[in-house]
Amino acid sequence: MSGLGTIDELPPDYRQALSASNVLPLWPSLRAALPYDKPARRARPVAWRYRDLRPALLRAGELTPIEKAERRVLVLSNPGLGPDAMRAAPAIFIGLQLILPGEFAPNHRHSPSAVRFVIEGKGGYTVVQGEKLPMEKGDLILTPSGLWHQHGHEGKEPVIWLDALDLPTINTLEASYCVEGEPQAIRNEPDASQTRFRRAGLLPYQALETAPARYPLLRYPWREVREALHSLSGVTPTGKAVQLAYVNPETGAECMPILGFSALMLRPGETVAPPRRSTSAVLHVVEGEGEAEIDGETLAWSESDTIAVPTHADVRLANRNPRKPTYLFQVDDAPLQKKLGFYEVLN
Ligand code: GTQ
Ligand code: FE2
Repeated sequence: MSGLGTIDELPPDYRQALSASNVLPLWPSLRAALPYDKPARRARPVAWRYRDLRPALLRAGELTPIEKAERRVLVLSNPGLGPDAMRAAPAIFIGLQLILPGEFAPNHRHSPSAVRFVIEGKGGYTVVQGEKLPMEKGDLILTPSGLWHQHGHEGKEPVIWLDALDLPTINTLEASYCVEGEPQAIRNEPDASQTRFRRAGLLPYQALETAPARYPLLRYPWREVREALHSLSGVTPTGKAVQLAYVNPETGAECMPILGFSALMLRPGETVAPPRRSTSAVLHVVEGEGEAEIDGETLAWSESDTIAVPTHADVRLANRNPRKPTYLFQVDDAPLQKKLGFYEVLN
């Protein structure tokens, strides 16, 4: 920040005149806005341990009825982004949501897009535009911008899932809002992952004769993702990331417009060092235990923990279990950065 001066070097009467006209001099802030070589990052590498979050979330279940909460969510707040930041990473909202047996989270739709990634419990479901999407551990459920969604619970144990939203971006644009709706009528039909898009490489023939649907597939069952990771690991050299992207089966593009989603497998004892990227990310542990080294900081993780990765970070992921694979779910802002034209893989 040398050579460009500070605001204090300007005469007070000049500063007051600028301020009265609602303008600012750029030069005292230029280097902060455009730092050399690497962004000035406030987001920090952070681990949220599930063993700490789970009791707090269950307590919220006792303290706050669903009727009052509407959505019972604890938001992961990156301490580098300010004390009340509803952001785990600069563009990523992450919440842990609890729904108890018999509860119903009412129908609504909103401009931000959301996904759910199930952490524990059986019997939860989300309804999107009349399609009932069962929620089992590791399933990814999409609730894209503008689509009606409501959650319910037909099981016996608490159901907890991770919410990932593009809310920070929509909020920055002052474009976030929500509409309430009557409960949806549910179609009596299995979700599209079990019918229209049963297998990668096969599409309903009709899909070739019409424009691609924006959101043809709303549920990605973990059982199939896990199997596909194992198959991919068989042809991936050790030390290279075994990673699958969640895409729109009709276009092959990322399944959502702003945030990207993928699943990673680390083989027993394996360490993977992905390239530095211009994106920020959040990693969520589906199974396994290990360590992440992010910009020199070591964070331990085990099942259901969640980790924030700042932009341009040096990342190394180690599976510390010599016998079992580790599975991670990744959320990043690559789709947004690609659309904006500055996405970079840095080495
Ligand atoms: O479940 O619909 O974490 O609308 C934040 C906003 C969850 C939801 C969140 C939401 C939802
Ligand atoms: Fe919602």
